[in-house]
Amino acid sequence: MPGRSQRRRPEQSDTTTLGILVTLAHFSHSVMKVLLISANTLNEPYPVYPLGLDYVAEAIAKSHKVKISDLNDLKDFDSIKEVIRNFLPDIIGISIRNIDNTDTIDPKGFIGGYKEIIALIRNCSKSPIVLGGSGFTIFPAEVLEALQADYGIIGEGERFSLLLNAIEKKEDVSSILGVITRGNKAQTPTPLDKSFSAQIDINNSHLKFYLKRGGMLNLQTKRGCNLKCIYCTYPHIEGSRLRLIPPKEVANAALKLQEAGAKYFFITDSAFNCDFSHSREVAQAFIKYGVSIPWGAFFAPKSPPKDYFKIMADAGLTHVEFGTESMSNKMLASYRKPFKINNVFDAHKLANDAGLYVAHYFLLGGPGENADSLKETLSNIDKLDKTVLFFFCGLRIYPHTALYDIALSEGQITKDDNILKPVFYHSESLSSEEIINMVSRHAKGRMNWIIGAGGEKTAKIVSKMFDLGYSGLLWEHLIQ
Ligand code: B12
Repeated sequence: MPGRSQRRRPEQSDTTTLGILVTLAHFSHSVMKVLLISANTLNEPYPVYPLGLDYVAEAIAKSHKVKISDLNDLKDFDSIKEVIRNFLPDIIGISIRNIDNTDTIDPKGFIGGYKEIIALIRNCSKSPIVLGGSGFTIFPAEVLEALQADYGIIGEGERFSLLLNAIEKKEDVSSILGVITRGNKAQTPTPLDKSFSAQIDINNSHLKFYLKRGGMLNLQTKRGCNLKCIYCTYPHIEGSRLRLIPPKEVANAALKLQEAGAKYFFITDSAFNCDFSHSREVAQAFIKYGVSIPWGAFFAPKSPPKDYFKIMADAGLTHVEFGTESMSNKMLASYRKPFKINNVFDAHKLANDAGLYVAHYFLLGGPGENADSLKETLSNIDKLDKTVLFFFCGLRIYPHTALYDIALSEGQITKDDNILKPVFYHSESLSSEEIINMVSRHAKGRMNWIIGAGGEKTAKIVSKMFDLGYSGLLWEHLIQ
């Protein structure tokens, strides 16, 4: 590692004491070659650009030589060996985004695939392997153990530079917040309080991969989620305090995507409107700075200010994905959602009136769900016009959530259960099968009622449409 290092030249103009100290610090540091791999090859509902790695790359690229390799962009898993032989990395970081597809109807787990990739890497490199990513952050100790990697970074990958320094100096890494090694307990780090930026490099071959297939890239406008939904991992992954990125910076990042050739972007925030003012200012900045490509985002169906969706539409928003989850007030309260069905009707109407495409996501079968609450949900859904409805039947139990504690107290899981392999919560009065049957019967074959994420069949249709030049989320074609 240090043997392959290059020395940095001191900056000539640094004459102050601080300058000299900074220079010395630079001088004593060696440049490492860091290969960052995106291991996510899931193409349902479509392949997702690995935005997280652009943040990690930006955070370390000033001091190290970084290369991103995306398995979606390689011919096959085996080709990673060639990448490693050509680049000869000192450290290999792997982004673990998805653990499983959280679909009770067509369950798929990805840990086996990641094991294969790591075996290929170990076969041709002795460099330490560092894991990170949102899926990893939910199950750090379990994933590290399952994949036999060397280190993990829980939460924000911007902390990678601290780990690189410690590894280079052969220092103890256990004091670095967020870093975990095998056999040790995971400690959730405090979210970072600094500005974030993502490196967007037009020359990266994986960027071209996504530009050629649908042209969809992605963008973050804040970190954190201040909602308290019982089943959700977002506050654990991103922290529960909102950290807002200044609207002008967000608009600049969007312009960079546009200049790179993106035809559409998706905002990755947990809920774009959990701060109405900030999201409105972001939209206004898009207008002011000339962002002209269409985009989509997740929204909580709270009653918005009257002109809210109109401004969003003017700023290029085309697709609204509401995390509605239920249309029974009893179930919304059980899930601790920050809205009631009246708010859903309100938000739905205002978004539709603004000419936006609207979809609602539902999570059925949580604590307290029974035939009556489900019937109420289904009949209220019938009142939502011009929309697409995605139904997930059964809630995945995640650590650090209230649902985990409920499942424990009801004896559905025990403290010793390893829930890396998906475990779903089961309502005591309605089975997943009964839920699926009730929803299917009620749907009566309507095209806009989709149970599960649509699976491989939908992914194939989407991929064909991308080939034909379509871009964006494409579910609007199902609206009736
Ligand atoms: C936006 C989103 C989507 C959008 C993506 C749209 C788009 N075009 O980008 C859509 C709706 C398509 C989607 C789909 C799915 N999603 Co999703 N999604 C998210 C969400 C909310 C944000 C992800 C994101 O982009 N964050 C922003 C980027 C910048 O952050 P990041 O990638 O986490 O990277 C940071 C750190 O993780 C870390 N990091 C990342 N990589 C690495 C690597 C190293 C080496 C290091 C050190 C650090 C590091 O550093 C980065 C900067 O701080 C997360 C939940 C969350 N809040 O994280 C779920 C999440 C990732 N999704 C999840 C799932 C399951 C899915 C689906 C499988 C289906 C489903 N049931 O929803 C599909 C899979 C799609 C696919 N092809 O992969 C799960 C994964 C966990 C699991 N159970 O496996 C999550 C965590 C939500 C959850 N249920 O808990 N998703």
